[in-house]
Amino acid sequence: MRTQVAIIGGGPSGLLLSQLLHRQGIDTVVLERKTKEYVLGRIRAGVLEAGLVDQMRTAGVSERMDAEGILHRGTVISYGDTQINIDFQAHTSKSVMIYGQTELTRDLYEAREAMSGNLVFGVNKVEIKDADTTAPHVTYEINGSMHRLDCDYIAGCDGFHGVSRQSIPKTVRHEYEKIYPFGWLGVLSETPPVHHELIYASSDVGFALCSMRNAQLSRYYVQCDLSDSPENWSDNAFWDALKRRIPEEHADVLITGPCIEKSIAPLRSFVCEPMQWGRLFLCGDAAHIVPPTGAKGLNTAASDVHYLSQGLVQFYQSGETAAIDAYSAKALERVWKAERFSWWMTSLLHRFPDQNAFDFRMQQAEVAFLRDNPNAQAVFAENYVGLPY
Ligand code: RFL
Ligand code: PHB
Repeated sequence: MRTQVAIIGGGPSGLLLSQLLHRQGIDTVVLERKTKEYVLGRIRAGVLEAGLVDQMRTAGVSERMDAEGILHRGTVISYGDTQINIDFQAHTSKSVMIYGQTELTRDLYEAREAMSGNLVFGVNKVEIKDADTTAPHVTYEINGSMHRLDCDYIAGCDGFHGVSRQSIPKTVRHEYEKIYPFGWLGVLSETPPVHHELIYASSDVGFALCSMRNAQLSRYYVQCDLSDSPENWSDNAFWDALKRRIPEEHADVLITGPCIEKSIAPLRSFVCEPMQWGRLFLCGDAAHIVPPTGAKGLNTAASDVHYLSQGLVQFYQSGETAAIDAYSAKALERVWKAERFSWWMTSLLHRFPDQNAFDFRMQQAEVAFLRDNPNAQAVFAENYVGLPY
């Protein structure tokens, strides 16, 4: 089989790239290890920056998002007794959109299928070959037989545990990593959200986040130990932990119910440089991870897809490679800024096991500065709604 761009991974990065390229007449094949149902079963991001919302529109897949997504013009930061309302609209004239990654991915799958896009599921033993030559190709196994996909370029959109990053030789690759000494226990519950905006809350007993998917579906998280497991948490234990971490006025009106999903995610900051090797380009979680505080993971994946799709379109329209040659440098510049914001927000709002009295004072001073300084709130808002592409 031959295609112009071989895309490894059928998560949001791979599907969005495939859809954007298709609309510019560029042929792609998406190779996905799992089934579609499995990919759609993963509960992940919920906050879309304005840039990703625009990309969904450009990709022609925004109809349901525009009808069902909820625009948020601000958020609440709570630290002990301090509450700060950050008004994104006032500071940036922009909002974020609440629309689940599951829904966004479903819309992209439907669009690719409607256009007879070539999506191959259940691929194993994917190997990237000759990416540093002008004739790259990918081999993979499906139902016991081996296949070969020849292409001009390869997009590695296969997430943190994929094969693409590992295909860049160790001598070329530099990896930067920070592991945080806690995780997030997340639940989904068929209850109305406790507040119309997201609440990021830091308390004596740790961090919590109140988020949502729609008017009847809430998503909540609490900071937990890395060694913890979801089975240790009854629904009641979760609701009790959440109530102790959020402001009393919200805890008092929180509507609880059965948790329909419960999982723990570790927190990590990670960047791989460069994001390009020969004709292989890394996009999204394949190249970088942020802790979820700040909601930057999916959004940073989307900015990579933007830079890469623009570069590939330029190449196929004019033969010019300047934009694809600059892909890694351009994408990384924005990636590092998202890393900084996520790391900062994580450091500000969590309880660290080794935190001493000085560290507490630093968090408190930072929070007081954010509360009292409109410029600091503007900086927060600018980062949260997403830096320009
Ligand atoms: P994905 O979603 O991991 O998709 C990669 C796909 O590649 C497939 N794959 C392979 N396919 C073929 N061959 C192989 N060898 C393969 N290896 C893997 C996988 O099966 C998968 O389908 O990466 P992608 O597309 O780059 O998308 C990244 C986002 O999923 C991720 O950044 C976000 O979910 C992170 N994230 C959040 N991001 C936000 O912007 N806002 C949020 O509010 C937010 N909340 C979250 C999050 C991530 C979380 N978890 C569990 C990690 C909340 C959580 C709890
Ligand atoms: C979510 O709704 O899952 C969510 C929202 C904001 C975050 C992280 C996760 O910062």
